[in-house]
Amino acid sequence: MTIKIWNFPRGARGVRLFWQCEEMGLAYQAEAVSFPVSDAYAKLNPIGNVPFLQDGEVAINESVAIMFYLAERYGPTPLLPKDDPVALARVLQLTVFSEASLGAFVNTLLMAKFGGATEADKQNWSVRAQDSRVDQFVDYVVKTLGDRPYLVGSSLTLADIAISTSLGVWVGALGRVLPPSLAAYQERLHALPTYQRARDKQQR
Ligand SMILES: N[C@@H](CCC(=O)N[C@@H](CS)C(=O)NCC(=O)O)C(=O)O
Repeated sequence: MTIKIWNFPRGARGVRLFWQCEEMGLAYQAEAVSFPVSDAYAKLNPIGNVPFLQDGEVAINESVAIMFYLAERYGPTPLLPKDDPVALARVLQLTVFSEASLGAFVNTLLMAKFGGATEADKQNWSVRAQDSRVDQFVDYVVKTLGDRPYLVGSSLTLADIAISTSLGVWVGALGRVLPPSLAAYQERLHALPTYQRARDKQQR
C-alpha cells in the first residue's frame, strides 16, 4: 500500500505533507495535479483542491486533517507529543490555527488579489479587515515563538510544519515580509534536510 499525496506543481500545502512524511520516515508518492483540475481528479476529490491523500481505502482532503491522520495512523511521533498534555494541546491548537485562521484568511486575500475585478474590489473593507487580522495572527506567532527554536517544546512538531507553510504562502504569494524572528525561524526550518527533500519532491 502506497501513500499518495496529490498536489499542484507549486502547492505549498502538499509540501507540508511531504515534509511530515520525510520527518516520520514514511514512503509516499507525490502525484501531480494540473489546474484547472481534470474530471478524473474531480471524481477523486470532488472539492477539487489540493492537497489530497489516498492511503488504501482512505481518501481525504484538508491538509491539517491529513497531518493528524498520518501522525495517528503511523505514529507515535515526536511531531505529536502525547505524553505531555500541555504540549499536546498546544500542538493541536497551533496546527488547526495554521489553516482555520491563518491559511483561510490568506486564501481569501489571495482571491481578492488575483480575482478582484477592480482596485476597489481588491481593497474592499473585508480585504482590509482580513489583512489586519492576518497581521495580528503573525504577531501572535511571533509572541508564541519568543526566542525559542520551535513553537512547542524543544523539537519540531506538527505546529511548526503547519504554521511555517502558511507563513510561506503569505510571503510567497502575497509578497508580505516576515518579522525578523520569524524570518530566522523560517530559514532554520528550511535548512532541515527533511524540508529540502520534501521541497525537491515538488513538481516545478
Ligand atoms: N484548508 C485547505 C486549503 C486548501 C487550498 O486552499 N489549497 C489550494 C492550493 S495550496 C488550492 O487547492 N486552491 C485552489 C482551490 O481551492 O480550488 C487545506 O489546508 O487543505
